[in-house]
Amino acid sequence: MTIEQWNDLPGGFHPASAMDFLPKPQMRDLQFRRLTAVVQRAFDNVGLFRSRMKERGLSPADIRSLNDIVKLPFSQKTDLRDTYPFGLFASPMSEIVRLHASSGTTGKPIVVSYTKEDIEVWASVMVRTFAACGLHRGDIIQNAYGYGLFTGGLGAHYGAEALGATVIPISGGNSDRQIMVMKDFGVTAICSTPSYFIHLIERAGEMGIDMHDLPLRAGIFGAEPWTEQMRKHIEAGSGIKAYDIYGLSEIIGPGVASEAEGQDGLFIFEDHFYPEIVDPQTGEPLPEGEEGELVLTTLSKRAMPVIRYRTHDITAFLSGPSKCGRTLRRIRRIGRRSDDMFIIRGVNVFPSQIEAALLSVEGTLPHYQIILTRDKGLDQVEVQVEVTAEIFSDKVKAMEQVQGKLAHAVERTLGIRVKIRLVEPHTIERSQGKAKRVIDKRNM
Ligand code: DLL
Repeated sequence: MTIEQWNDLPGGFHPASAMDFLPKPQMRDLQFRRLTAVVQRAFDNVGLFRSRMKERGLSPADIRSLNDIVKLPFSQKTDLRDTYPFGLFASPMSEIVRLHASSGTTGKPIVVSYTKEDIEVWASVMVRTFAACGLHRGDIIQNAYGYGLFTGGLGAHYGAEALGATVIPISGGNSDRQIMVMKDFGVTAICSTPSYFIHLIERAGEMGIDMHDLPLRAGIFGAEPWTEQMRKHIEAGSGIKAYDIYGLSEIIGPGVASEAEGQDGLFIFEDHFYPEIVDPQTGEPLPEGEEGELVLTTLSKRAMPVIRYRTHDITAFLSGPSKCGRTLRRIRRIGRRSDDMFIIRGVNVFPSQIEAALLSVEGTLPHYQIILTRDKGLDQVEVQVEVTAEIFSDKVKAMEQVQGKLAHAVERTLGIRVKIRLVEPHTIERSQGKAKRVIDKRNM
């Protein structure tokens, strides 16, 4: 069958996705072969990795099975910072065709690189992402991920082109133009952060456009944590199917894992990215199904192989067969990071728990911010959340009722009471990319 014929199949199956259905023994075999090659490559070309291996008395020949991966040293974000800008590259600059960078919270960004082969792999995992979400040739994809040093824009762009779809490289921002293009060009799928798409739904409403009336049928959302409640809000507000896709610059960008049409967990493209789940405190591998930190090893990266990278993203492997028959390992949606936790009155709190509680109450909008302050050495938290204009303009009593319900919902989830402040629609700043949920003023 030709690629064109594959592309015409319902569900957008694409030859690139054949790997998604590989029998497990074949996948393990392929992973092992790739693992030994990537370890050798990193050992030969990356000084930091070589010296860490030597400190442990290890050589690439000690990797005799996939299970031996646990012998290898972890890597983390500080390694990229410490070797800024190019210290982890395994290819000479003459073979590197692209650089991207991710802005850190402090100081210098981290820099990542790609050879021509890496770019091809990246496009292929994005093809698999789109195909898994039911997109195919003939789809018109509005790519509202930011173009530039951020990996979202170009990563999705080349994948969409390689799929054979029509790409609109609109990047993030200028919401009125986004909505005009969506309507006038007959857009069938959009790529953006979930929070930005919520803003677009809202703005479309203000412009008198109901997304249910448009041909838009799928959203390929990622780059930030979001909840099932948020998915429901998006799907009900726009009539599309909202898919979750995951990735990080250090590993490749978007295209590490994706949901499929069954929306039953994210499939890791494990022929290229080997996943482990470890205890975030001890680094010990966790039994199947337990929640922990995702650790990833790039199995085919040439320019910047990354071994056992601590993502800080918390998830768990899902077991049992998937709805679509893909054989790839699946993970639960990433609701939180091990480093976005804060402690209030001795209780560990993650923003996603607050989001889920807020959105369970009718009348709240999915725009909120968590403000952390410190008063006489005690951490305080205030949750600001937008409510619908009807509630906001209603009598004080109605507002108090909603506020009470929200405080209750949060208390049920966290076990502590936090201060809730209802604010008018549009009070909380909208982001074109990743939403900023937590404002930490404790050390200001
Ligand atoms: O955000 C790559 C990307 C672009 C992924 C577009 C998906 C779509 P970074 O800027 O390096 O790369 O940020 C990576 O964002 O470690 C997670 O903490 C978070 N993240 C990414 N996708 C998801 C998701 C891109 N679907 C960091 N759910 C990661 C939750 C996500 N968190």
